Formats: sequence, structure tokens, C-alpha cells
Amino acid sequence: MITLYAFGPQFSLPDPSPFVTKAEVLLKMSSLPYRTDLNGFNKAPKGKLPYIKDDGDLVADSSFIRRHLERKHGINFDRGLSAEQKAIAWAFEKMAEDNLYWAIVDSRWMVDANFDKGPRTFFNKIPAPVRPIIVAMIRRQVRKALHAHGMGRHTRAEIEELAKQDIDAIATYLGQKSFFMGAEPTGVDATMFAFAANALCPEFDTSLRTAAERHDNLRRYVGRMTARYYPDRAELAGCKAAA
Ligand SMILES: N[C@@H](CCC(=O)N[C@@H](CS)C(=O)NCC(=O)O)C(=O)O
Repeated sequence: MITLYAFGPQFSLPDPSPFVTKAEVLLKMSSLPYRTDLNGFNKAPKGKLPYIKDDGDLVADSSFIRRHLERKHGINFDRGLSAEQKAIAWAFEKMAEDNLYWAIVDSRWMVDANFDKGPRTFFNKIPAPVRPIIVAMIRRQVRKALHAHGMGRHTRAEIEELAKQDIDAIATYLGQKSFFMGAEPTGVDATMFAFAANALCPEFDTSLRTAAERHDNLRRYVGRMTARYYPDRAELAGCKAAA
């Protein structure tokens, strides 16, 4: 059985990491049996989650997890898509993962009110006397990562403008389709759902959320994906009424 190393459900989301959610939805789409393990972060081969263990194979990174499922288990996530559609799907995925992601990180880690409600709680199990030091150290590391990526060099208003453009692009391309590429879900839906659900996350007050909430089709899409892949989590991303 495949083991998915994850952080675990939090903030009304299947996982606070959109990459873990993407990997989990891909596993659900593949119908392969899997279990989740919430204690694997310290042994992560690339220092990040998600990764999976599949018999002897340890595979880190959501995109390589997808490749692994395709190669080892013969899953075709893009059934029915043309080469042009696959190219569009890949571009949207990477826009979400390499641009929108960093705006989400900024909104949760660098805005005090969101940090206190969100990432600060990741450290609750650390003994109280050393907790503030560890929290400050990790927050500093995240600030440096944002700076190294480049997103952290912009003003908050500029970051929000870029994120809004990503969200608007996703909602525009989705249009009135049931799923991102058409009437049936394909691989890119794992990513688009994960990021749209994170943007709509009701726990955080962010301009990302405001931007996403303006798109009724995006809310309905998250509701539809939730009903399909997380039927027992109807509260997900505040999309209960939108399914
Ligand atoms: N490219 C990776 C990105 C994974 C990633 O950024 N994971 C974050 C959580 S959202 C993580 O584990 N960060 C921990 C760290 O950087 O220390 C993927 O697609 O899986």
C-alpha cells in the first residue's frame, strides 16, 4: 500500500499544504489504496512534504509523485486531452505552484493576524520555554525563502495584485466548465482544486480570498471537487452551499 506523508487536515482544508492536497487528490483519482502518515516531515528526502513510499520507492515532490503513479501504475491522468490542452494544464499548474503559492505563503506567514491563527499553531507541541525562539527562527527562514524566490521583494499590495491576476486567470479559464479542462476531471484539477481551496480558506482574512470569492464559478468548482474527492469534508473552504 502507498503511504502519503502529509501534515494532516487543518484550517478546514484537507491539508494546509496545497502540494500535499494535490498529491492526495491524484491518489484518489488513481483509485490506488493509500494511507497517510503525519509523522514523516523529519525524514522527508527533499526536506518538504509531500512524499510517498510505494513498496521500495520513495518519491518526493508532487509532480514526481504524479509521474510515478503514471509510470509504475499506468494511470492516465490526462485521458482525452490534446497536446495543446496538456500544455495549457502544465502552464496553469506551474503558475499556481511557483507564483500563487508564494503569495499564499506571504499572506499566512508574514501577516501577523493570519500567522497567529495559522502557522504559529504548527509549533504548539514544542515545549513552551523554547517555542518563541523556534517560531521566530522558522518565520525568519520563511521570510528568507520568500526573498530568495523574489515574491518577498514586492510590497504587499504588489503581491496581492499578482495573486489576484493568477486567481482571475484560473477562474476565467475554468469558465462554466465542470472541471478545469472539461466535463471530467483530469490531473490538473488536483492542483487547481488544491490552490483554489487554499485561496478560499475561510480561516484567513486575505485579499486572495476576496479575489477568489468574487468568482462564483470557482467556489462552485471547489464545492464540486470536494463533493467528489472529500465527501466527508463538506465544510471545506466554505463551499458547503456551493457544491
Ligand atoms: N515542489 C514541491 C513543493 C512542496 C512544498 O513546498 N512543500 C512545503 C509545504 S507547502 C514544505 O514542505 N515546506 C517545508 C519547508 O520548506 O521546510 C512539490 O510539488 O511537492
